[in-house]
Amino acid sequence: MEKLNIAGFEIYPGWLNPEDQAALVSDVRAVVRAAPLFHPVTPRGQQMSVRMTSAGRLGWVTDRKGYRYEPRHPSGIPWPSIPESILTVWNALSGSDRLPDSCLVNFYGEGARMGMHQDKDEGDFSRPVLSISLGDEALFRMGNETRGGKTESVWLRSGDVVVMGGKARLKHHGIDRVRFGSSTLLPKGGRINLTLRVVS
Ligand code: MD6
Ligand code: FE
Repeated sequence: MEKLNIAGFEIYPGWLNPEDQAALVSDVRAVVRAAPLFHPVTPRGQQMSVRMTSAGRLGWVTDRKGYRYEPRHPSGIPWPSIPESILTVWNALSGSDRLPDSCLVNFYGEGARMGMHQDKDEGDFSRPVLSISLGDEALFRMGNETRGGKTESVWLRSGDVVVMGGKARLKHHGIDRVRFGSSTLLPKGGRINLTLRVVS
């Protein structure tokens, strides 16, 4: 299987075949039924363009109080557990001897994007963050530990997996744009990105 290494980001194009992708979507739908997607607000009061929810012991949330992990969905219910189909990908590619505490589900509708950021709200940077792309293609930009400087970009397609560990663990990255309707995996279009993390 093909593996790319771009600035330390390990990219596995087409890691999941179409059947596996469909099974993951079905499992993500069950997570979203239990813990509905919500529109997060940054600490500065900006509404993010993605909608999100989580599975696992801890879920990542943001509101006027800041970025953090919480044991409950904003509605007060505990997050649903991480589906086995998702843990299988972690076990195959993370190189971690611990299971993830958290699976963040990001949904990109038409026009949604994600600004350059670091994943640094975890207490443990020795384990990678693993991301799974499902649905429409997205332009993923990878930068440096400090803001600015040279960046490289790659189109992530449905079934691609990215492992951000080692010297890439704290590098900036973001989604510049999504080609809405470029995949038929989600009948109404859009993109799902799952990120798995050991938090603490
Ligand atoms: C996305 N991904 O693909 C956004 N984070 O929609 C991320 O923010 C990300 O792809 C950590 C590791 C890999 C990622
Ligand atoms: Fe990230």
